[in-house]
Amino acid sequence: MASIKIVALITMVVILLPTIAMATEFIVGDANGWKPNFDYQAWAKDKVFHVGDTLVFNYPSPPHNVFKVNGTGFKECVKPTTNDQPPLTSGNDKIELKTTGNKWYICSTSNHCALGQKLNITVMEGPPAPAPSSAVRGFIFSGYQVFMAAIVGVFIAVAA
Ligand SMILES: *[C@@H]1O[C@H](CO)[C@@H](O)[C@H](O)[C@H]1NC(C)=O
Ligand SMILES: *[C@@H]1O[C@H](CO)[C@@H](O)[C@H](O)[C@H]1NC(C)=O
Ligand SMILES: [Cu+2]
Repeated sequence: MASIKIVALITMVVILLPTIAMATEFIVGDANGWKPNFDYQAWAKDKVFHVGDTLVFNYPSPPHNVFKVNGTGFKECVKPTTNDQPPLTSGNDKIELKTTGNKWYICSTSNHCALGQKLNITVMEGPPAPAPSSAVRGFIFSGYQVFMAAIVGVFIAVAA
């Protein structure tokens, strides 16, 4: 019985290990925050964004805000109607990247977007690559792995 328990424990560790994936928190613009007259394309250029990572927009509110838009809204600096989708306005907005693909964000105040207060990124599949040292890290468990760990846990309990 003891050996069954050990096998079960090892199995659990093997299942859980790869799930302890590092998620990165990206401070948009770093110390510059979210503002006009900053090149967010250059800021994003050397970064790789993964599902599970988080974007943090820091800015004074008012005047700024964050609207998630589509490619057209990004290119033409047009915000969605506020009824469809209210902007983020907290000044410390955290957006978790939940899906892969292109994402676009703009500030809708005055001509800020045209002045460069716009960000577009491409989100890749997780798990994230090792993050730059400046990034804040966290732990993510996927539902599947928690489920598998629970099953192994039950197995241990029964075997004991
Ligand atoms: C982009 O978003 C705008 C505003 O929300 C919408 O009217 C338009 O149909 C969208 N365009 C595409 C290509 O999805
Ligand atoms: C962002 O938009 C610019 C201009 O439209 C484009 O050249 C660039 O490839 C886009 N970057 C990403 C990551 O989608
Ligand atoms: Cu603004």
